[in-house]
Formats: sequence, structure tokens, C-alpha cells
Amino acid sequence: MLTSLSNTTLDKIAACIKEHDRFAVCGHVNPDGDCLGSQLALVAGLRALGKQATGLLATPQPIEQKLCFLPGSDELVPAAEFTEDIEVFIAVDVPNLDRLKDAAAVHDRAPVCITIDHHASDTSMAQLNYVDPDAAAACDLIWELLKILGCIDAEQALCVLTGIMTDTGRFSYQNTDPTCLIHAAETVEAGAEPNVVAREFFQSRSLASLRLEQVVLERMMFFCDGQFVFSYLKDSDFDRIGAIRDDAEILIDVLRGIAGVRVALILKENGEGVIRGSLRAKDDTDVAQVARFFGGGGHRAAAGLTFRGSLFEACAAVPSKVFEDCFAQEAPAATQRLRELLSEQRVELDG
Ligand SMILES: [Mn+2]
Repeated sequence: MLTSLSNTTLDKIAACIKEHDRFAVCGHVNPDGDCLGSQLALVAGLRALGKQATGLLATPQPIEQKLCFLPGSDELVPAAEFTEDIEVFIAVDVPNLDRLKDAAAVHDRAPVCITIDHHASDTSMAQLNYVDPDAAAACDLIWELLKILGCIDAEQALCVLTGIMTDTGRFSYQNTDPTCLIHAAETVEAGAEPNVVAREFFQSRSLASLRLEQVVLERMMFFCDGQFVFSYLKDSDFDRIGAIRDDAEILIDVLRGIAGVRVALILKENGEGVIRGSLRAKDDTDVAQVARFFGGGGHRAAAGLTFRGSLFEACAAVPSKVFEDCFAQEAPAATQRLRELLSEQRVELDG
């Protein structure tokens, strides 16, 4: 394990927390359910211990609508507006300073920094790092910490359950393990209701998201005997449909859900002249290595990247790398077929 040498223990982190009074807690940019669940559960736990604690957002961008049901989510402060003096900065579910965006400055001015994370990463940005790449969710680690600190209530339990349910795809991804199932049971025992997470987060798709799905399905390209599927979205799709970026988040899982598919990829123009790529694997294929090649990262079965260039260039480069890394034997034939398909779609891709 890359991080084990610099790893501390949750007991030491708990001891450090008890010694201090003023905290800021932040996660990664574009926070997901695990990130916000970790942050909000920890902030609530710190306050229950009588500490001053503020949850920060890496950028001023508001959080996803379907995560606004999380208790405390309306009290999050954009990091750029946060000027208070703190003693301890706690980074959760975030592997590096880059992904902390505006909060990196708060991290830098904090006398004590703690990281609690489950991303495989060899960067140790804090004095106290607790990184467990085997943990299904960062919320698993936060739950353990809250148990040590002895400050658990139903609202924190709901936050933690949300993180575990979202990062495991409702206990369906490869990362689902006995520990996260036990933790989920404990949160329900503590008053969290799984049906609330299901209703608020999973059963709340916008119509615009379904319209984007229609576009993605129409553009699907299959390779390697249907084991790899790839599609793309353009800025003009979002504009025409009136969709926001979050509306597209779920679509990669739709592609992964197709029978026979092992690897799925969606490339999306992000409205700012770069292309965002989402990769998913359904078996033990490591798509994170593809993402890392393009400067991105993530987990083996779920990774993301940013491509600087045109959509057409991304549609040529990223699938080719997937062929190479994940389907070596079929790579030459698949590359040839990709070339043909892209030249047919050139007009649409450039338009
Ligand atoms: Mn996570």
C-alpha cells in the first residue's frame, strides 16, 4: 500500500481532535454524496463535542440539488469567503491540494492539517494522514472516527449512510465489502433511513437528464465484441436540452449497465473548452490507469480525466488508450474501426 508508511491511526486523529477547538472541514471540488456525507457528519460530530466547526466548499459552486437533503448542507461556506482563524483543517475524501481548489489556501494557513481519505494516493499533504484505499467510502472512515469520538446521532448517521450508498452504487459496485455493510447497518440502527437516501438521491432524476440519456444512447459506439462502449456529449446538447452538468453524471452508469459491457466511457465538453471523461469498469479492469495517463485519476472501476483539446481529438485519443490498456489483443482492429466511425461522425463532432 502506497500510503501505509505515512499513515497514522484514527485513534491518534481522535486524540488530536480532542486537543483543539476550531476546525474547518473540506472535501473535493464538485462534492459527491460520499464527500458531503463525510464532511457534514464530521462537522456535526465536532459540534456535538462542543467544538467550533465549519464545513467548506472547494469552490463557490452550489452543491447538487439531490444532495441538499443532507442535514447541514445549507450551512456550507465557500472556502474563498472563509476568513476565520482555525486550529485544524481536516480534508476528507480528497487526495491532493489541487482538488481542494480555494480551500487549499485555508489548508496552507492551518497550524494542523489532517487528511482522511480512501483514494489510492502517495501524496501526504497533512501532518496526520489516514488513508485506506480499501475502504468503500470515506464515510466508512468517518463513521469509525465518530464511534471513537463517541458522538453519533441520527443526522450524522444519515450523512454516513448516504456516502456509503452513493459510493457503492447502493451496494452494487466491486468496492462493496463486509465493513461498509456493517457500517450501513449501524447507521440504520442509529436512526438513518435508507429509503430517504433512495428517494432523495436515487429517485430524483430530472427530465433533462433523461433527454441527455437519449442523446448518449443514440451515439453509442461498441467495440471489442460489445465489451467496450463509448459515447459523447457536446456543449450544444446541454444548451438545446436546457441541462446542467450534473444531469449527465448518471449516464456513465447507464452505459456500464448494458449486458456484455466491461468498460464504458463518456466524453463531455464541459462548457469551458476542455473535455471531461468518465470511465467505468464492470469487472476488475483497471480504468484508473487510463485516466492517469491523461492526468486524471480515481478508483480501478471508476475514474475521471480532463482532456485539453477538441472533442474530436478526445474521441480519437481516449478510446485508443482504453483499447491499448484494457483490450490489448483487440486494439489494432478496434483502433481501425474507431477511425472509420469518427470520420463518419466528424461533421457532428465538430459542429
Ligand atoms: Mn469517496
